[in-house]
Amino acid sequence: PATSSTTIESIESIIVDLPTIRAHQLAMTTLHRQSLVIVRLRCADGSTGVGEATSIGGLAYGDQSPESTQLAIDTYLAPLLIGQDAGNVNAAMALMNRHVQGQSYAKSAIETALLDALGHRLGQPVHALLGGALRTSMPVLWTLASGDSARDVDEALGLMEARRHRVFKLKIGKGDPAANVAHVAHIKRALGDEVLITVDVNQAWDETTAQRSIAALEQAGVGLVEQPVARRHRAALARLAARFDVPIMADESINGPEDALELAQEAAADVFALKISKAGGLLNTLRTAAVAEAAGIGLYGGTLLEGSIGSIASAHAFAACPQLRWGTELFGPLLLKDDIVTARPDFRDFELHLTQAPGLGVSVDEDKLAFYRRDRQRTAVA
Ligand code: MUC
Ligand code: MG
Repeated sequence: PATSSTTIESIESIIVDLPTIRAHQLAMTTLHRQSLVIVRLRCADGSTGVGEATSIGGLAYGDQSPESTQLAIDTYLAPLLIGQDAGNVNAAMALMNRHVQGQSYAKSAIETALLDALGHRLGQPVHALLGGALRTSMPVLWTLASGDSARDVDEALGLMEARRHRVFKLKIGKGDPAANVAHVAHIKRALGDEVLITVDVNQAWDETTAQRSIAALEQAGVGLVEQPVARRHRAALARLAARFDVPIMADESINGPEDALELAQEAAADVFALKISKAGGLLNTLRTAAVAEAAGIGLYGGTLLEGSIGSIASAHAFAACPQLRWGTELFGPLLLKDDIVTARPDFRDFELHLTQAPGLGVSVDEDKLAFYRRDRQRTAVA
C-alpha cells in the first residue's frame, strides 16, 4: 500500500544556465539568460522529488542569488534534513525555519521537492496534497519587454493570434517616466480596448513621479499598476491605492502572510502578487492567500521567471488558492529557448493546464540537465 513515511537520503542542488528567446528588459536589469537552481531529493525507499529556485538577474531583483541559494542548500539545509521524515513536510519546513534565517527561495525549492516525492509515493498530484484544486487551468499573461514598442506590438498580435495570451504586462520604470507612459499608451492604442494591459514599475519611482505617471497611465487605459514605489514605502503605496481607481498591486512589498497582514491593515494594495519563492514554499503561499482572501484583496499568480519545474510548482499552489481574480504570469518556460524537462508545460487557449499525474507531473531530461548545468565538465579539447 502507498505510504508517506520514508527517510530523506540526499538533497542535491544544480545550477543550470538557460538562454532566453529574446532580451527581457526590466527596470533593474536586462536578461539574456536565466539561471535556475534545480533541487533533487532522494528518499530511502527510492522515491525522488524535484524543485526549483530561480531569481532574476543574479542579485539585481532580490537579495538571494542562484549561488547564495546553492550555498544555503548544500551547506546548511541539506545536512539539516538528511535522515528526517520526507513525508512530514510541515515538520521539515519548521526544522529549516528554526535553524536557518531567510533563504525563502531555497526553502521553496526543497518544499517543492518534498511535495513532489510525496505525490509520487501516494500517486497523487501536488494540488491534491494541498487540499484539492479549485481550478486545473489558469490564465497566463505575457510580458512585453523587448525594449522596443513596435516589436512589442508585433509580439502581442502574434501571441493573440496563436491563442497563447490576451493579457499583457509591460515592464517600465527604466529611463524617463514620460517616455515610459508614451510607450504604454502606444501599445494600448495599438492593441485596442478589449486587451487588458498591466504595468510593472519594479519599485523604480518615487511617490511624486508615481502620482504623475499613474494619472497618465490611468488615462491611457491601463488596468493594473504593479509595485510603483520602493518595497518599504508602504505608506506611499497606500496613498496611491487610495488616490487612484486603477488597482495597485504589491509585489516586492509582500513575501509571506506577515506582510499580507500588515499590507491589509494599512490598505496599501488592492491586489497581492503571490510567488512561491517569496513566500518560501507552496504552503506559505496558501497562507498568504488566506490572509488576502480574509481581507477581500485580489490575488495574482506571480513568477520569478522560473523554468518548467518552478512554474508548474507555482501552478499547483495557485490551483489551490481560494481565488485567483487577476490570473497568473506563469509564462517563464515560454521565455526560455530550452528547458531541462522531458515535456514542457501545456500552454493553450490562453491558459496553463495542469495534469492529474502524481507529484508535480514533470520529469527531468537527464541529457539536457547534463548539457546546461554550470559545473559541466567539458571533456572536449579546444
Ligand atoms: C516581476 O517583478 O514581477 C514577472 C514577469 C516578468 O516579466 O518579470 C517578473 C518579475
Ligand atoms: Mg513584479
